[in-house]
Amino acid sequence: MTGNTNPRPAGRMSGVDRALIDHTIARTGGFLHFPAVLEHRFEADTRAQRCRELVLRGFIALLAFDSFLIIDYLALPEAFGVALATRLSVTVLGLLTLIFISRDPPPVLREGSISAVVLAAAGAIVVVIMARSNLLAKDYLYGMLLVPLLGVIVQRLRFRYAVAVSIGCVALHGFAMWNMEALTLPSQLMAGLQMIAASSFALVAGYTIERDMRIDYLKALRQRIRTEELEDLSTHDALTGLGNRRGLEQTLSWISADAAGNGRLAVIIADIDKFKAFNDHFGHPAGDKCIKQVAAIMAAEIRIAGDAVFRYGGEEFIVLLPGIEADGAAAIAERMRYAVEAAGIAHVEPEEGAPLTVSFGVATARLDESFRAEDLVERADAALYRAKDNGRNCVVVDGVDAAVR
Ligand code: GH3
Ligand code: MG
Ligand code: MG
Repeated sequence: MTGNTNPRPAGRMSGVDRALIDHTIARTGGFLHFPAVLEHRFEADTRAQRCRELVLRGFIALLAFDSFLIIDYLALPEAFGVALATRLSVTVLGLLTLIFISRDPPPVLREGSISAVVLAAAGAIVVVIMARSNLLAKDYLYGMLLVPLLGVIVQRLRFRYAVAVSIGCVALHGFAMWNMEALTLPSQLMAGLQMIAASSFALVAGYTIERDMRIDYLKALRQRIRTEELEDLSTHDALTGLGNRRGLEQTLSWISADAAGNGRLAVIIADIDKFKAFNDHFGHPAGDKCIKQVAAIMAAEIRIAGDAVFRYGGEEFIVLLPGIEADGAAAIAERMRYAVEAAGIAHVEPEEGAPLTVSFGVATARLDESFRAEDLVERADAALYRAKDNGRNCVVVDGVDAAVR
């Protein structure tokens, strides 16, 4: 909706295009990266959860990694010192990375640093392999299969990082095999192919997981936008884009609740002068166009966040001005009155070609326990009727004798 000046709850989806979401959902089967505006939103909506998930899973993965120290000790006690130093180094690096990630770094650093730790874990296994007999080293070689599975499926590295980590793991695995003399060529081929297959399977799974997660995100986003659009339709007027009566009631209740018993509220009710004659002369469509024009002129005079204009009825508007005294509200009403008159919309009253004008009634109230919105609106309405009686095109403040012009 355009021209809206009504306060809305924070975090609304304005600015995100539904067509772009539809297009991206249709396309995400092939690509995992969203267009910049959506990627930005996706990151903003998911980063906190992603960081929490990485830290928790990372911590468990480090525990699992270190639990292999028992095997290190039992399998080859003389190389245990090397294994301990290597695994602890990775653990310290891992813990520091998790602390870093818990501070919500940019996505490149977040995914990059976790990838580096996963690769360091693969590197640590290579170091342990080099430090022990070839017979046992072969078992460790198979153990390396777990590393890409950990990075891609458990830590769910973003796909491009998952690819890099998998390639790195395969390369480290190949390097370790290259240095194991006792391994026969068929054994090397077997171990190498298994590593490549495990990494590939993990990547296929990782790709599917990320694609589905991104599509689910977009669908949820689309649903959120639809819900907000429906809410907008029920609280906004289709012709002017201003809030409607329901929106007015909603805003009045927010204002009363926010004020917590010690604020003020001013209300302006505005009614187009002799509008029946305008309609009769120019026709209903021209009348509609005129209402839209007056709505835009009035909305343009609202300059403080929290102030709001609503379409109250056919050619009537209501303005809510929280925290303002009667003289301030009267000044705003006068500004609006002048702006409409100065726009020079040709009318036929009081004579042919005269500018269309609006009359205003103003009332204020303290937002204490005795506050009743209906009473305030009624007083503003009574002031408006006095403005009509005073000859129209003027502002009358409730409780004040003279009209402002
Ligand atoms: P006054 O100066 O006393 O307000 O005179 P008025 O003619 O404006 O007052 P009245 O309430 O008698 O007439 C309001 C007219 O506004 C009636 C109708 O023709 C017109 N109107 C109300 N709603 C709409 C609308 O949505 N579109 C159009 N085009 N005209 C409307
Ligand atoms: Mg009227
Ligand atoms: Mg009128």
